[in-house]
Formats: sequence, structure tokens, C-alpha cells
Amino acid sequence: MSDQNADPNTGQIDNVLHEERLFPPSADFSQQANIASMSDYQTLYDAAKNDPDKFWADIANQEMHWFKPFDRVVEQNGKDVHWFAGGQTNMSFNCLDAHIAAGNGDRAAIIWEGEPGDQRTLSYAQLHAEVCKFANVLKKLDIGVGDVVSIYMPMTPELAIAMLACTRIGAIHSVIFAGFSAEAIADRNNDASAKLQITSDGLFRRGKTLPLKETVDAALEKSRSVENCIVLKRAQNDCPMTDRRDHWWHELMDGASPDCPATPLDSEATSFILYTSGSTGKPKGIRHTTAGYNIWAKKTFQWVFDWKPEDVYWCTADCGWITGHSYIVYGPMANGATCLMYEGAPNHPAPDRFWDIVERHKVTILYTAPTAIRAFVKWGDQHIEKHDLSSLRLLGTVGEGINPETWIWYHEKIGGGNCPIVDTWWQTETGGIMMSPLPGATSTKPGSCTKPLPGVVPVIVDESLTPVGPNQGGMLCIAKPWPGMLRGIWGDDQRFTEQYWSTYPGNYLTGDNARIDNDGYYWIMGRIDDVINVSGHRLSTIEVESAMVSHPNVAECAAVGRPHELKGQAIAVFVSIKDTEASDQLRDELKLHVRKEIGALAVPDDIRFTEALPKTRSGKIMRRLLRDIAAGREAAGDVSTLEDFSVLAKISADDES
Ligand code: 7RM
Repeated sequence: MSDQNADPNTGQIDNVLHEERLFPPSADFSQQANIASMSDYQTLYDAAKNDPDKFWADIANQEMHWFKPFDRVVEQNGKDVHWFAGGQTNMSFNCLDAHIAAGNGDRAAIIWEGEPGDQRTLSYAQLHAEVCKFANVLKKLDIGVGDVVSIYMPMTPELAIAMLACTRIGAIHSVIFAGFSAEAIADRNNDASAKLQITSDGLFRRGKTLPLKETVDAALEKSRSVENCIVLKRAQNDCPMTDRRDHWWHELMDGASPDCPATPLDSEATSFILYTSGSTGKPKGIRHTTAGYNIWAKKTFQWVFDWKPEDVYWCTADCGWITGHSYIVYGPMANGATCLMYEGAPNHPAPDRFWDIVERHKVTILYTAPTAIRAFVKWGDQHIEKHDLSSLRLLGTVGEGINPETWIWYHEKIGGGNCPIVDTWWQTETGGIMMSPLPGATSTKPGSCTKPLPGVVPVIVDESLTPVGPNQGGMLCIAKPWPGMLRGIWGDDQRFTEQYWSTYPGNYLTGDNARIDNDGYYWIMGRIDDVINVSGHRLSTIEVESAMVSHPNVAECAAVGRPHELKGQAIAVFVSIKDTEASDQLRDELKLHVRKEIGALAVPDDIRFTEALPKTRSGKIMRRLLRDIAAGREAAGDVSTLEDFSVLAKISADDES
């Protein structure tokens, strides 16, 4: 079955994994869906492709409040793209005031649950009042249009309030995930010239209190531009307060006016920057703007999540990642959705915490990451079987490719066999979802993100920039501008050009490899840098990994290439196992299994058993580090995003034989 005829000289990637299962949406789901058939999808897709100006102008006029109408829809000059130029709008207004004006002020905006079990619900009217008060607090501290505010907070409603207060007055937020070190905060604050820091006295994680403020204090010693620091009391954790610089959130809010009209902002005004780790070690501040990002987050949320006002929608990401920005705050709230927000760990106090939350709050839409799903598989089905999950009607995944066997488990155990799964492919840079099934229309295939959304024009090319044919992998690029696209890297235009726009001029380079199958479905094959080259055959990490994960004793795994005298590279696989002990026999069995699933070419040379894999704090496997270990080198490069340092030490120390 494997396609071993790809020409090794063009940089195409062999496709060796074939997943044939097909899951059409049920008639019941389609009947109630916002987009109910593939022909409806095709009509939308063609309209966006054939006349983007009209398509996006209509949506922008219908769905956004404009303080000043835009003059032009889209203009592109290479990497410089402008959407809705001449117009003025405000994201915070579109997420709050618009719903109150429409009579929906009483609808729950945030249903929040803290890790210790405390709960709060904020209606859109209440959220609006808090945001306005906090926006006035920001103004008092001399924050205005274009100032950068650094946010390092636990997943509390105040985190969303801080973000919406910034965008209300045109301040630029830079949210830093509350697991990063003082060093990482200082780097980001300095790069952005942040003027204000917002944090909390502490954070609850697995029953422990983490002293956030102390980390921030260490960071602020090195953050020259930060003038003030606002501290939310969350953990009742004693923390040092520096005179004049530090202020308690509740004291500043006390007496702040709830009246703060949203500032009209240019469509292309920077709304936020969000740092992602780059391969060179220096984090990049991905810059997003106002109108285009807002529309992209809003529309993609409607399309992909088939959202209805009655839904209780839960995205388990943290606001420190783009997923939290676009699908906890700006996308759902631009639509007036009810969002569940959870502060803590998925296994506190027990591994059934998520399912307990779904049952109690009658969650209807759940959006989570493959890394979390693989953990649930490993923890065992008994934690799920205890709970009634029948409120769920739609499931989503984001962050990494999902191995087909994990997809099937999610479908059966969490979705009860009758929830569509939307596997959403996108990036910090894209601002919102780019490829995904539309759950009422698309028949899904486990492991495929299926088709591009309206407005997305992908192209896959080999190294000579020739578009590849079906089932041949190549570099995934986006040929046309879309409203949610990044507008730059903060303070580094050259890096922006080099990284995204110079490989295939005029096209945005995603950095991922992908292939299209015979039905026009897209399969993401991993990062370009991660391809494994065995005797001239270029193999995708995800395909080797998916073959391994389909073995019943494999919980998760990572495949990387290591230097090999004869073959160029050999395949090394790091495996975390379940329900059994590591043994040579299992190692042989796994090799046999891969040979059977995808062929001799992909059989790993090394299999190393490990308790855990090195992951970023957002749950992505760090193959770059594993490459070093597999080659016998010391792991080098940027490790600031690594979640658990002890994992590296453990893997390196493991005996290979
Ligand atoms: C949203 C987010 C982006 C990278 C991206 C891919 C990988 C994300 C999927 C996926 C396969 C998916 N932003 N990725 N989603 N790969 N299927 N559905 O994750 O900037 O943090 O990462 O993540 O490699 O380029 S991100």
C-alpha cells in the first residue's frame, strides 16, 4: 500500500499510512446544523474564493460594529496585508456591548470553575461592567492606545477581563502562560517594552499553590520598561508588594467607574502580541490586528463549532495560548456564547475532573488537545464510565495531529459514538482555524483535518515550488490573504519576511508538511524540520507515530531521525507504554506491528521506552530535543518552553538496549 515511488530529489514526502474509515455526520446533526451539507460548504467556499472583497465586506458589515465604515476590503503587497482599511471598530465592544444592545445582557458569558471547586457565573452585562471598570483602572495607570500590557495570570475570569479591558482602550496585551519562568517573562517584557504587568498572588495547580508573584518579582527586576504591577488576590498567598510599583487588583477596582466607552480603533491597530518559541531560541512576538482578527475568530467559531445560543461551550486551553485567545475569549464572545472556563489540572482531585465538569455543567461542545486525550486513554476508561456525558453533541481537537486510534477512542468513549469530531488545523500565526471539518457537512476521516474553511486557499509544493500531486507530501503554504493572518513579528520585520514569505514568495509558508488524498482531504504530516529521511525516502513523523499508537500497549510516542552511516537517517522512536512492562519482546512486537501497518521502510531502528515525552507547556511533543538525544548529543537550543525538565534527564539516562 505504501507509495514508495516519490522522487527523492524533489523533496516530496512519501505517504505510507492509509486511513480508510469514514464518518459521515448523522442526519440528526446535519438537520440542525448551521452548515448542513457539502454543497452549502462548497457554495460558501467558492463565494469566498471568487469574490473575496464582496464575501468579506458582507460579513464585516453584518457581524461587526463599525464606528467608521471601512473603505477597502483587502490589499496585499507581498507580506504587507491590510484588511478593512479606513474602518474603525473595537473588539471589546463587539464581544460585550453588542450583546447587551441586542438584549442578551443576561446570558451567561463565563461559567467559571476554580480548581478547588469554587464557582462563578458572569453574565454578559456583568462581564461588561467588570471590563469597563478595569479599563478605567488601566487608564488611571496611564495605559492607552499602543501601550503593551503583560499578563501573567491563572485561568480566572479576571484574565479574560484584563484582555478585554486592554482591547477596549487600544492597549496591546501580551499574555504569557503562567508556567513560564522569570527569565522567559523578562525576555518577553523587554522585547515588547511592556509598560504594565498584571499577575496574581498565586495559582492553584494540583492542589498546590504556586507563588506567581515571586516569579514576577524576579522578572520585573530585569524588565526595565514595566512601571506598575497589578496583583489579583486569588490564592490568599502572602506575597511581597513593592511600594508604589505594585497595586492590589481589588483596591484599584474599588470605586472604579463602570462607564468606559470603547475606543474606536483602526482596523489594522495591533490588538495583541503573543510570543511563540522560535527555533533560534529568541521568542517571536506574533502580531495580530483588530478588525480582521475579530471577524476571523467570530466566523470560524460559528462554522466549525456549529454554535447555537443554547450551547455550553468548553475549550480546555489556557488563555496563554492562541487557542485561548481565539476560542475562549474573542471567537466565542464575539458571538455571545456561553463559555465554560476551568482553572486547574485535568486530574485534580481525580482523573475524572473533566468528565465531572461536563456532567455537572451539561457541556455541549468540548474542544481539547490530543495530548490530553492520550492522557485520558492512559488513565483508563473507568474514570469516564462514572459520568453521564450525554449532553455533549460535538467534540474538537487542536494543537497536534491526532493519531487515528486516539481519534476512535475519543469518538467512542467521550462522544458515545454520536458526536462529530472537528480536527482543527491552525497556528498562532493564522489567528484562527484554517482547516477543519464542518460538523454538519463533512464526512470525517480519523487523523485528517479535512478541508480548508471558506477564505483559505492552501497550496502544497515540493522544494522546487511545484505543486505536488495527490498523496505526495510537501510544504503547506497559503496562497491568498485571510482576515485573521498575522501582520508581523514584533520589532523584527526581517525575521517575519525570512521565516514566512521568502521560501515561496507571495505565499505564506506555514512550516508544516501536508498531503492531499484522493478525495481532496488534507493530512498534516508534521513540521518541515521534523521529516525523517531514510535512504532517500522522506517519512512523516505523524505517520510512523500513528502506526505505533495503533498498538494496544502504546500510550504515546515520538518518532525522530538520527544519523545513520548507510541510510542517511535511521528512525528512533520514544515510546510511553500502558498496561504492560517494557521488554525486548515488546520491542520486537512493535517493530513487527509497524512493518505490518506501513511497511519495512518505516520500521524503527531504535525503540526506547520512556515514562513521559518532553513536551512544550502547551502539550506539543518537542521532537527537536529527542533528535539530540537519539543522536547521542546533549539537548541544545531553546528549552524555555519545555514543560518538565526532569523528563529530559530521565530519557537521556535511559539505557537503550
Ligand atoms: C493552534 C496551535 C501550530 C502548529 C501547527 C502544526 C500543529 C496544530 C494541528 C496541528 C496537526 C492539527 N497553534 N498543529 N493543530 N497539527 N493537526 N489539527 O496549536 O502555533 O501553537 O502551533 O501545531 O504543526 O503548525 S500553535
